[in-house]
Amino acid sequence: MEQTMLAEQVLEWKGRRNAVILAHNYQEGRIQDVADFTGDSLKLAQFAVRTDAEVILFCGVHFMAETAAMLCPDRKVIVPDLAAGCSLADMIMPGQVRKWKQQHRDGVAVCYINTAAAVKAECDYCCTSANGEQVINAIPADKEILFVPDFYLGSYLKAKTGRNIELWKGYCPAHAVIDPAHIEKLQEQHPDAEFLMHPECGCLTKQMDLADKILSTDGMMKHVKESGSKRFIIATENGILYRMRKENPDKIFLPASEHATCSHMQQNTLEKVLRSLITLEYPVTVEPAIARRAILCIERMMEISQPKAEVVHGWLDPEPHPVRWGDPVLAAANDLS
Ligand code: CIZ
Repeated sequence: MEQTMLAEQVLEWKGRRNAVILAHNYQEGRIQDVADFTGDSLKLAQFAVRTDAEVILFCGVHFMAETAAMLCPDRKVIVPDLAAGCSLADMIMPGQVRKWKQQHRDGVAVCYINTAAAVKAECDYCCTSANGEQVINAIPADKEILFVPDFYLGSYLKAKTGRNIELWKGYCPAHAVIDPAHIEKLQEQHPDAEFLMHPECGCLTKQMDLADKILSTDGMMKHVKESGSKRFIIATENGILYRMRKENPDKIFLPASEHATCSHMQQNTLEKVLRSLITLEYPVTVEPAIARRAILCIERMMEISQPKAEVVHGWLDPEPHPVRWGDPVLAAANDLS
């Protein structure tokens, strides 16, 4: 089908289904163009909570749709392709966190948002690349910490906070291909360019000092808009370049690697988006017993984030409630006692 017609059909079916389309920053441009909101996984989930649409078509990867499904249990959350998973999230299993907690009775498990709901259910705190430092700093200083699954984000947080963090050895294959030698070449060719790096980058441990800024995807979007620089080298998944170029047409964005592409993210296409709206496939749900526990570590993160993020959903009470370390209800639900 011709592209404009395809986009028109998507918008028509979106209206018929009373749906919203949420697109992650890494999604292909055609999907970003029909989306109601584009952003990082947390912002997308928060947007989902605020909308009164009946259907949420989540274009990203599976753990992101799970987060939206947990926060919006009364809505239908669907994804264009169930094969859009996350290699990094698959590198940690719930039983592995459980085992660590059995061996470290007083320890605190922190998971990156890139984890399955079942893993979040075993953890005490969740974090994103935007608020990881705040989350780690909020944990009492005497606690041993396990950080899963991303080794590079974990190393970055360890360096920034000076805390003794046990690191899981997971990594994101799309960020792992970014090569420090190539970045050096780009920096030589473009000495005026600002170099922005995502903390999932495999070269982070070597290259950290060379980055002008280490930022989450939304952090990068904000920075490129506000910065006086005209040229940027971007070290993250290349889908974000579409949004950067679209929103900043007077600036130049160079990928740190032509190969930094997430094959999972790219499973989603505009054709599949249309099919999803027509068939209402594929639904994503999370078992209530898992969701109830996973939400706790997400809510804790929201409570800590500065500026303070909305506590988006109260699974324990009809009214959202602030969540604090040592909360006996949370301790019992997450077996923290
Ligand atoms: O939270 C997200 O969306 C991810 C995976 C990365 C980021 O920095 O936004």
